[in-house]
Formats: sequence, structure tokens, C-alpha cells
Amino acid sequence: MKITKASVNITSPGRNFVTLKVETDAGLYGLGDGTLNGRELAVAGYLGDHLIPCLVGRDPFDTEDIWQYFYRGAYWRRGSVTMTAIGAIDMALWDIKGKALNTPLYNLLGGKSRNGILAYAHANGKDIDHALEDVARHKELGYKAIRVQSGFPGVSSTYGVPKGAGRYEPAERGLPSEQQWATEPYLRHVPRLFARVREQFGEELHLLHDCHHRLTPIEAARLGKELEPFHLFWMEDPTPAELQEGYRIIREHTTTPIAVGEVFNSVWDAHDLIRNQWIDYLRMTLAHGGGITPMKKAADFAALYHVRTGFHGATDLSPVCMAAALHFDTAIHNFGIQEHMPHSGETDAVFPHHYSFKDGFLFPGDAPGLGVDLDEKLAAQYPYQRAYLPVNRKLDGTLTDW
Ligand code: KDG
Ligand code: MG
Repeated sequence: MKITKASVNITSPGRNFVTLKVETDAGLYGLGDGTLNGRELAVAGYLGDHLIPCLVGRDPFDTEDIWQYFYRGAYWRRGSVTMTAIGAIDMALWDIKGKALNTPLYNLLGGKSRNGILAYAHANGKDIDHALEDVARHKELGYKAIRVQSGFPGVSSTYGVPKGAGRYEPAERGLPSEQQWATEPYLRHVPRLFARVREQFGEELHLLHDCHHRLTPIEAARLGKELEPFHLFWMEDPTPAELQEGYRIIREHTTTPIAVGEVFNSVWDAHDLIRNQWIDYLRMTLAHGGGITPMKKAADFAALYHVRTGFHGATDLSPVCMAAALHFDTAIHNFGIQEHMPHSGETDAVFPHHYSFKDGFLFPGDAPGLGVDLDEKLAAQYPYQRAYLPVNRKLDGTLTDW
């Protein structure tokens, strides 16, 4: 089989998505997600200008060699744009492989290690009472694991909490908006939030919280320690991870499990975190981590150190990435949990798919390959619209970490 053509589709059914379609002389095609929130056109350009010309003519079964060719052959390695572009190609090739062999992707990665994928939802509220209402709503929908975020006194808006009614979408159209941050009131507020959640919902529910990299290691250590009585499933992104050894400080002070990595793009971003057992869950996704080929190796490496996966699954990853993630989650042994922020009806219509949700679990379906498609006609009705994640500043105007 030979690759005859590859093209990039950009569509915005409520938010922007970049999809790579790789076509072959066997009449089969594969899809890969190349969406990088707020930097979509950079990945599309990188694919179109630099990678696609080198892809045409190759055998799509050669997933390992093609991945190494783009990773090693470029001289310039890593970075979110590069790795998302390589990831889109890799995902599309595995989709073709599954279709050619007439089997779902999970069978190519080890078969079924479990029957369903434990999913966690997002519950948000402008204050504790509203957050509790949203936890109750998600529990009613069947979720067994819920991430809880709420606004806190002293700031006018908080990242991760919608400003008005309606569904929460991290990116906003137009230029970046600015939001506020204040560490002390946040640190006082979060233990109160989780005390109330446990009081109302008991011990059975898995609870998660995302700090969005806003804390220093010692502040995160304090928060983790104060959250211990509420037995969180994880505390996410407590501190930026460029300095991996910062996580040692958190680890030495608290038994609250730690998840990190939605901004990572290589196993080298997590090498020390994993081998020193400073984290419990790796959140790097298939799309941003360079695709299925390197992520299988990263997951196997993590397994040696008792680290499990907890893939990022926010709405900025398209249904193509969600489908790939669910096959991966089904197959690997050290799966932990999968983030699930359901896409809008418009997005689901543009990307018809076989995966499904029931009683707190996700299922990849049994269609060959990824089991997801792109309705190009419908996609063309939603042209790209510039959008960014918000920027956050402390009350004195200083930019925060992300
Ligand atoms: O693109 C980034 C957002 O999806 C991210 O900020 C959401 O932190 C997030 C999460 O855990 O889903
Ligand atoms: Mg996060």
C-alpha cells in the first residue's frame, strides 16, 4: 500500500479542530487529530508545508519508521507544534492499519485489558453551592469520578469555571481575555470546597481537582496535605513541570496523588517525574505527545514505576483523538482514568463516531481502526475562527504560570 495524498482540514463547529486525512492507493484513508488549542494554524502550516510532502509515496504500515523519520530526520526535535503534527500523522497511519486489517485499533495495541474506560467529568460553579449542584448533576448522569472546580472570594473570575450559564469551553473566540488569580484565598478555599463535597456525597465518588500550574511546589505541598482527609483521586498540575525536581518537594509532603502532563509533548518532559516516582498519573495526550507510537512506549516506561495514564480529554481534542485515546485506554495495562468533556452536538455531527458513554464508563466501539469519521461537507460550513485560552494575572498585574 502507498500513501497517495494527505490533506489538512480546519473546521470550527463551536471551536477549532485540525484534522489530517491520509489517503492510500488501496482506497482506504485514516484520520489524525492535529488540534493545538490557540495555535491551530501553526500545526496546519507545519503539516502542509513541511511534513506532507515527505509523507506521500510511503507505506502507511511503516508506523515506526515514519515516526522516527519525522522525529529524528528533522534535526529540530520536540515542541508542541512539531509533536502535534507528527502525532496527527501517526494517528492517521494507525487508523489505516486497523482498517486494512479490519480490526479495531485496540487489537493492534494488545487487545482488551478491560471492559470499560473509567471517565471523569468536570463539575464547576461560581461558588461552592453552585459547584455542589453541578456535582449532583454529573452524578445523576452516571459519572463515578468528578473533577470539582469553583470560583473563590477575592477574584472576579477563575479559569476552569464558566463566566455565565451554558457549557464550559476553555478557549474563547477573538483575542485572549484576561482573568484573575490570587493564591492565598484559593489555598484557603479549596479544602472547604472538598469538605462540603464529601459531606454531601460521601466517600464513594472519585474526586479530582486541577490547580492549572498556579502554585509553587511548597504551596502545592500545603494544599495536598490539607486535602488528604478528602481522599482525592488526584491533584492535577499543581506546579509547572519544566523543573521536574520541583515535584520532589510536593511528593515529600503529601500522600494526595499527583497528575501532570497535559502540556507535555515528549517522554523527556516526564522522564525524571516518572523514574523518581514523583507523580502517579501521566496526562500527556496522544495528539500532543507525538501519536500512538511514542505514547505506547511512554506508557510502558511509566508502568515500570507504578505511574498510570490519565489522558487529557478536554473539548480542544477532537473526537478523532478521543477515539484513539479510548482504544489505547482499553489496551494498555497501566490505564488510570480518562478525562471526558463531551463535545457539542455540532462537533459530534462533524465527526461521527462509534465510541459511547454509559454509567460512568466510555467504550471505543468495535469498528475497524479508530472508528471515527469526518463529514467534510458539514465541516466546510464552520470556517476557522481565531480563538485563544485566557491569560491569567495576579491581582497586582503579574502574569501567572499556566
Ligand atoms: O487546551 C487546554 C485546556 O483544555 C485545558 O486548560 C483544560 O486543564 C484542562 C483540563 O484539565 O482539561
Ligand atoms: Mg488540566
